[in-house]
Amino acid sequence: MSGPAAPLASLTARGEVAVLGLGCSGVAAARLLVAHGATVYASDVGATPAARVAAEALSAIGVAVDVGTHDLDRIARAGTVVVSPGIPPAAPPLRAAAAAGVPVISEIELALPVLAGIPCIATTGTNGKTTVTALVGHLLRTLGHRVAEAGNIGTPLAEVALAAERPTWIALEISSFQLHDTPSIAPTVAMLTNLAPDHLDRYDALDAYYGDKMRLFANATAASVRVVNGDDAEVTARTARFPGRVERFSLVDPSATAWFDAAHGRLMLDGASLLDRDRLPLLGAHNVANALCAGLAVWAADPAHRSPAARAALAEGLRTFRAVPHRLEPVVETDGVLWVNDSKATNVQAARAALEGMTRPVVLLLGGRHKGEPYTALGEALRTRVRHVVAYGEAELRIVEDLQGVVPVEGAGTDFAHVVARARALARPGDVVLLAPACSSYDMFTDYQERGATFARLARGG
Ligand code: UMA
Repeated sequence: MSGPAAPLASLTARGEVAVLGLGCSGVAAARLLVAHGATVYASDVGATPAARVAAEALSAIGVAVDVGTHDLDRIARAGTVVVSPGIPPAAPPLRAAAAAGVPVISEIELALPVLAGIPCIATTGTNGKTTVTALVGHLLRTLGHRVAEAGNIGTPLAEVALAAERPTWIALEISSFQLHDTPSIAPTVAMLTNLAPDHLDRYDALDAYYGDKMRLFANATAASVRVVNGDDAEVTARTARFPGRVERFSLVDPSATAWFDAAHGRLMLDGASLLDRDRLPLLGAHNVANALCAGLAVWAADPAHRSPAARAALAEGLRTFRAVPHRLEPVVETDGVLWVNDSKATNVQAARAALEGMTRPVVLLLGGRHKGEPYTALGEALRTRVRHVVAYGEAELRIVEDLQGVVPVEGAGTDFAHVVARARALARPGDVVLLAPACSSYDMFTDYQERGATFARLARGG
């Protein structure tokens, strides 16, 4: 299971490597490069305390660092640029690299050769990919493997490549931003959970966003395996042209390898029952789809995962999985009101999936930084499930305008404690207060984790 002796030798031989961004992805990339003998220049346009701490740590290991600016001339002279996923293609340092013909790669592309030989189940899609990746990791572990969950889920793949102990499997979550600069990706199993509008603040057109997602299949051959959502026409249409074995999961279609037999309340895999729905400890129909997707991928990844004992382990893994924080996470039930944190629902499609999973009347918290989609796209569930919408943050007025006349809606400003207090006042015993904001968090919080943690604290009365 070992890769080539010096997997980054040809890259480091091209000259200095410029790492853009000093978030967790950039820091891990710079450290990996140093560990492989590269000369590294790292820079971040921001001068936040976090960037300064990162800069100090990297300086200490010999990296040349700029905080608060990118030295565009130096970047243009680099042999390679490693870009953090949050930096858009039109950013000045990427324009400088392009103008000078410097190759640009993602931190995942950098790490892949170091981890060559380790089987990998890679997940992309607009929604569900973090839960599916966490599920895949948990299922592989239940089967006895040493697993690293990495990528968009939080731990940079370069950090896995730096670790002393190599995993025996990798569960990789890969976003469209990361895929954009990862031309060599060829996972053991490639998964696509769904396709829906998102990130329209970064992409000019939906086609460009979906195009980046399709890069996960760019190196597919007849021997490749992919797992796709059989209920999503866009997924089916866009993936049809790629070679390889196709395994589908579906909430309705018995001809799919993994499907949900709603009549009997069972998750089915390869013609037999895998697990009763009520033994899966996750809320919402979309989480049934996530469980089917993850179970199918692990089953398809290796013939050894298809024995009766492995099937039993897969069922056990699904039973013992717990919701990932901030993803439809039940927080507390007080005075008959259940508080659910779905802070990771950062787009309309995800918020809609959360709403559709609710079986009780909902007071819905919607708001944050607008991402370009109309809130009416939350669909029929607004009318059938929502008692009241509390709109807040930068998107407040837009949400109120979109939803007036559709559902009771009020604006609650930018004080999150007040927003939560309004939800508490509006909820009746038997209701759910659901944070599924359909927006990014950056107008009021550092990230969606901070938003979710604040919601959970306030929900508990803190
Ligand atoms: N920056 C520059 N120059 C610019 C623009 C930004 O230097 O022109 C700097 C910023 O000042 C900042 C740094 O780049 O300091 C941020 O880099 P980053 O946004 O890529 O953040 P990281 O901390 O490196 O985290 C990234 C992913 N972030 C994004 O894709 C936005 C994390 O996904 C991922 O977990 C992590 O790498 C490890 O792989 C987060 C995310 O929000 C969770 N993903 C999006 C999503 O899920 O919707 C795609």
